[in-house]
Amino acid sequence: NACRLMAKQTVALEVLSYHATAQQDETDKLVSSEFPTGQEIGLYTFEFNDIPLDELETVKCTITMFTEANLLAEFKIPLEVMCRWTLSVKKNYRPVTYHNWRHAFNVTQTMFTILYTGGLIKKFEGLEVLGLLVACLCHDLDHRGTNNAFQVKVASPLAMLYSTSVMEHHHFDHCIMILNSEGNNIFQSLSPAQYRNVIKMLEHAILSTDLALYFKKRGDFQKLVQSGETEYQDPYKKDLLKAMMMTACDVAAITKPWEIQEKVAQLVANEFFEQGDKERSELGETPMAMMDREKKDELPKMQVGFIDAICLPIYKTLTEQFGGLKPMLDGCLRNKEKWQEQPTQS
Ligand code: 5BB
Ligand code: ZN
Repeated sequence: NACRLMAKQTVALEVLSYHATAQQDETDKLVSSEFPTGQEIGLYTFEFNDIPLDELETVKCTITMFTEANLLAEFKIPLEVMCRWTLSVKKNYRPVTYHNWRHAFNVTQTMFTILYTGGLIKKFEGLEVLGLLVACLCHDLDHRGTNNAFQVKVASPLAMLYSTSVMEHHHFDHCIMILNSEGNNIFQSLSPAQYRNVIKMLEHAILSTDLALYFKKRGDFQKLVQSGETEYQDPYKKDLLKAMMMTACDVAAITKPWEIQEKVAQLVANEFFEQGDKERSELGETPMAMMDREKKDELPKMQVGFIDAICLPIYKTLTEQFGGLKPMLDGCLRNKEKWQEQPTQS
């Protein structure tokens, strides 16, 4: 209908003004540079810390992950296309406080570690590994630092375009747009069947990062694990597992050494407060406690609530099935204790 068309046009214009792909000179420089090995930079560890790395190093680490997963060789991705695409993806994350390139990079590194250190690699084919890593890197593309509820409240054109999982649909759309940009198609050598398959996987994996869908999927996954299932050949089961892995990676900051968790939680809180400020100024509303900077002393309590309601159930169920993921569960439990020890600052 007319309304949808208008919304689509508005989003397209907005995106066009923001979207940019990598420059040739930037790409050339990266192609002929040296890449670290995953081993020397700690890419295979659950305790990986991106904070000491500069921007260029995060880009190189991303490419190292794809190289060491053998994806460039297996799917004939030219290094130049890989470099240009990675730079383009980075460019299409906005400089928001939390949902920025660093977050996407960390989520991807966690997926890499779950696969190779956690041992889940044996459950997946090459094309699925490619799909999962690309989905992680792209899963929050063009995030504006505000959640789905906010898009609906301000009647953003994105909310007119998609009725559910508003931002997640946009992240997927944006991911496709980058792939379709000249010289950015890392899937260029795939067969038509592989191409369709990997795009379907991307859509499913990116939409799975909507926390609103997580609770039902978690219930279904728990049932599966309790039934004693250890094979994931069935597409329904495989999709469920992938969805759980996406969420486990998305919130993995909660499993990190305390010094990292503390810093990241502050970034999450600040982004929430910034949305709260917008709700005050643009809508004249009082934000919910989580987004109200007047209530910042409630952070430890909220993190404990987040751990109990969302994080622990997923890491417990995953660890039950895949013992190699126990470091994530342990890290999450340690952080729960740390948050419980924190005095309420008021
Ligand atoms: C999460 C679901 N939300 C719809 C309502 C609030 N909850 S919560 O009570 O579990 C909660 C989670 C409350 C406060 C939080 O952070 C305060 C700084 C968090 C929280 N969420 N803490 C974290 O460390 C992280 Br990581 C996250 C995930 C942030 C991204 C959430 C994106 C949600 C999109 C629907
Ligand atoms: Zn995310």
